[in-house]
Amino acid sequence: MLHERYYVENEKYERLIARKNEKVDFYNGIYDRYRYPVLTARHIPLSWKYDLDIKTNPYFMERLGVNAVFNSGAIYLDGKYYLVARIEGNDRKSFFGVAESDNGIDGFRFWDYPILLDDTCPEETNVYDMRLTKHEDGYIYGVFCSESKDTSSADLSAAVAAAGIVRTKDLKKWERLPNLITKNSPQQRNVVLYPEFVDGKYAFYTRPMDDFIETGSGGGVGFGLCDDIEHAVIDEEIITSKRKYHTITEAKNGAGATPIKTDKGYIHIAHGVRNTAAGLRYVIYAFATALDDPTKVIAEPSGFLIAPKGRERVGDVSNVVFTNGAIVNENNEVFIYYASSDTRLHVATTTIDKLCDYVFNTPEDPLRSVLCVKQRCDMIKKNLEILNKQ
Ligand code: M1P
Repeated sequence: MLHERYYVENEKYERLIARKNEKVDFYNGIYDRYRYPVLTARHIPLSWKYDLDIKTNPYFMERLGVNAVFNSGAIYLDGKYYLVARIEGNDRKSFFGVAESDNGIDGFRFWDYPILLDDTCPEETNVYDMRLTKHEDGYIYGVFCSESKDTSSADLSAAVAAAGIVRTKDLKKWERLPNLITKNSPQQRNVVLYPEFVDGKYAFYTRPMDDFIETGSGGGVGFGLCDDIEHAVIDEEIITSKRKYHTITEAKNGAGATPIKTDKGYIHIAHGVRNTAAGLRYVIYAFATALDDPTKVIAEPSGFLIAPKGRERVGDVSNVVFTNGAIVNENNEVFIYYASSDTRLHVATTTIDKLCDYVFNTPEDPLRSVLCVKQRCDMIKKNLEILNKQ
């Protein structure tokens, strides 16, 4: 016999999963936004939170609560949309779970169990933000942040971030590989595996950091090669998309979704961070790298692609949007999965054509107000000429 409350909660859960999503009345010509998040803490199955045994849980209490579901890797396999979500327990520890949907905008349901990683790093305390890459070697790789306590510091909250690596063929059986070593960067977060070999080597976008929070001397999104994915070591990192003064990337930036291949170049959907009196503000921006040179940025539109809007602005870490997953389906429709305020996950949809137009035809940031006004006046002048001819 189950507790009577189980039926009430289960009905609410099934109603949530069955709820249809819809586009909202937002327009910028670049992408569409949706009314409902695609994943939230409420999408977690009851069996992950409650002990359903009425003898050991007579009050039907949550025993292992879930606080938030957010930054998710994404992959499209055999016509289905899969997210490997960051799930944060009430205990602050994050872990991963696979959620599946038929259409990419609603109906995401978690599989029966979360992912239990091989326990190969005894010092590792927390894991989060997996990027999924379908590599040309035949594996699907997951690269994530592996966080440990910094035992060299007297500060209890001091931590060290490294890039953990797992691989799978089916999202069910995961093989843990040793963490990535970057010889010149003490810490790493937001590391993404490039889908192709480069000069016969595995290639990673990195984010060199001197410290757990501050990037310090780290100049932006890095890039490095390694010979052996089973013992991945990067000797040298080259900076690709740079942090710039008085832009959306001034404090930090970091690679996001695995780069999307198009005829014109690889499109990157990354995040940029600036500091404000109210704390850090995270937005999502885009840039492109050359097909024949993954270190060469060939287009970088000015400003942000997605910024937190309305209710997205508030959560556990407010004023944040963050992405680590996007999907392109067989119709060249693009699904950008972005989390808001480290609390819930949303989708924005567009197409490869629109994304290319945005990335390659939107002007770059001229970096000074006077030049920005000139840029705008040039467009206004052209527009007024067009309007006056109507
Ligand atoms: O809290 C905002 C984000 O902070 C980190 O990103 P970054 O390394 O660029 O500062 C990550 O911990 C990310 O998970 C989080 O969403």
